[in-house]
Amino acid sequence: MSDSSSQQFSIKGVPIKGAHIKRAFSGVQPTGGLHLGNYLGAIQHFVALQDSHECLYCVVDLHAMTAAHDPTTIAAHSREVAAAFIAAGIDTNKHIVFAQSHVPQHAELAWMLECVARVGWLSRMTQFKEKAGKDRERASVGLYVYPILMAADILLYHSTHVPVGDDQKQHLELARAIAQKFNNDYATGATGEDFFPVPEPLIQSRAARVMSLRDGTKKMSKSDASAASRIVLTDDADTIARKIKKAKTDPDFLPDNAQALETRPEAHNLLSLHAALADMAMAQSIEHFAGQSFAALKADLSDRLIDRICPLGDEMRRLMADAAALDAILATGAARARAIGEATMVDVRRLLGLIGA
Ligand code: AQP
Repeated sequence: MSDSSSQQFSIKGVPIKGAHIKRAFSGVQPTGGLHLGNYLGAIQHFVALQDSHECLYCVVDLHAMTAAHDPTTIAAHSREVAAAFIAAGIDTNKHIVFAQSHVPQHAELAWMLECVARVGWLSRMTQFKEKAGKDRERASVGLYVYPILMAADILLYHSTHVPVGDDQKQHLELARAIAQKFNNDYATGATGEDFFPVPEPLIQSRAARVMSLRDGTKKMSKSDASAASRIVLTDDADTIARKIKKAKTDPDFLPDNAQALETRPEAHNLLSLHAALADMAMAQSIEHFAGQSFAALKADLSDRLIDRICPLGDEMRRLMADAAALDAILATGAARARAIGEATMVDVRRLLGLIGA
């Protein structure tokens, strides 16, 4: 991967090493127990972008601190995320896998972007409202400003594309607004070229939002109190089969049309998981199971999940057994990320007119 100097242009007389090449950035929080939603909604798409984009995939450990933080587990959870990236097929020789806390420029840029973003923009973020719950006053300030750190993560590398699950759509909109405001306020070039590319979300149509196996109206999540609500990437075959068997259903046979699924969230979720795993359009999965019982769908789904997830989990376990090797991969990735990030920060500090060091 090159650093960010592949294209040169100038803004207000300041030469900018802004790379407007196709570059993908995304992150996963090391909060423990990566699940099927993280894999289908995000990680498997990270893998698919490797031939068309320069990719940076980040263990976003600073984000993980916004909720209850356990200093005794975060390092192991960070290695778990790195292992999942590699086990899924990310090539760390060609692309960059690293931990956010190893690149201090993320936090530096976040502060500057906090001074660009408006309070009104942040107060509309629905994930803060969901995660803070009723007692907002006691939520961390970090949880509130989290989307700005996410914008910094993306913009630090002049990223053009961000593969994420559907739940991150609103945060991506905010990152786009921040990039536009920074460009307008400080950095619109004579050529009209922007300093920060306005990043495009890449949200898949299939399994963009995997729902809980216990409640089809709730997102599958690491923090759900019920372990039965999610398939964890390191679950063994028996555990996967048991969770699918117990997954919530409704009393009817499966429908023959998508409209009927609108009021049947569990049927919708299981069919959309089938479509994602069988690499079919949703309409094909519906047609295949029309008029059948949930038992037939669950048996098929269970087999597909075991085929897809168990080898991934085995490889993750193998990688996690060698912590030193994972740490070395993260250290190499961080050095490469810091080089790109610092080049951006040199330009950002100059654009903001800060006194030279
Ligand atoms: N249920 C999901 N369906 C599809 N995509 C999902 N993602 C998360 N849950 C689903 C996507 O996975 C990527 C990494 O997410 P994250 O771990 O950084 O944060 P999150 O979205 O807050 O994930 P969780 O599991 O819900 O964690 P907790 O419970 O700790 O808050 C993102 O691209 C996300 O869209």
